[in-house]
Amino acid sequence: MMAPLARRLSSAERIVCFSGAGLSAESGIPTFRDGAGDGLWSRFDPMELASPGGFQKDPELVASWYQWRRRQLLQARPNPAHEALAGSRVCCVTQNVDNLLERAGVPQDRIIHLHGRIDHDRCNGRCGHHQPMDTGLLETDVALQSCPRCGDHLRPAVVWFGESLPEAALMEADRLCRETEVLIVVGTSGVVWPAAGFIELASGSGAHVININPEPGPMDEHCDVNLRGSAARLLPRLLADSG
Ligand code: BJW
Repeated sequence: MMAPLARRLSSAERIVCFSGAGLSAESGIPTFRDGAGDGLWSRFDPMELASPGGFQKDPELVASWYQWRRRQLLQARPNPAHEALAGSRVCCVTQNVDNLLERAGVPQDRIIHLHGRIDHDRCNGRCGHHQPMDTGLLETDVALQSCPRCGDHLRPAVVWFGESLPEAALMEADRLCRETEVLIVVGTSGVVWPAAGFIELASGSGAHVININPEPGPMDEHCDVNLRGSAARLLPRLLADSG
């Protein structure tokens, strides 16, 4: 199975990887829909926390959830799947808000973050202030911060439900998925839109679509090949000879 796919990849000029939370699962970052296991946060609904309404209702609670996730990210290391992407010429369109692709060494101009980045903050008001997260605060109990420019709350620079995705990222992902010869889909449930639509877009534009996921999902029917297994095990093997 892998050899013909690897040959197809090595002859392709354009390859895009479209990833979701499963890419980082083996780095110890829980996937979005598997939740937070049986820990402190398991009784909260991530769909509620990752929403403007959730933040408006209880900004301290939402800020504390992100602080917990930021601490988790600081402890995490890129896994062999991130490293395989770093060692390849593949362009990465990711729904993930973590920075493990960057930390594995994928150049910034080959990464598109459709849902923003958890390691940055932005003003929840209208002043437009944006800053890298203050890692010093992760060692304290202070989770909720004020905007240094206008005094409103700061919030993570991620895309919550009901919010628009960044226009530039959407346009670039759209172009890449229309033009790519091969789309490698890694570790996404494919239930969140408009991001999930990029799989159909690439497929409809003639790309060969390879899906890596231990579980079946709604996007399987849009993929030419569904490889059942983990990202850290299968992606390095797939990309090994892709040039
Ligand atoms: C492994 C593995 C291993 C495990 N190896 N694999 C059209 C139809 C219906 C609804 C909508 C629609 N258009 C818009 C909507 C509304 C909404 C939406 O999609 N809702 C659905 C849930 C129904 N979309 C939005 O609101 C978006 N905004 C928008 O469209 O604005 C305009 C608009 C608004 C309202 C109406 C209409 C238009 C914004 C979406 C923002 C998503 N944000 C989040 C949170 C980011 C911040 C944070 O992290 O806190 O992004 S939600 C969450 O889901 C996160 C993820 O990026 C995203 C995708 O999840 P992902 O990555 O697929 O993770 P999981 O957990 O779902 O799946 C993990 C997978 O990995 C599984 O398949 C496992 O099997 C697999 N796996 N281990 C490989 N080792």
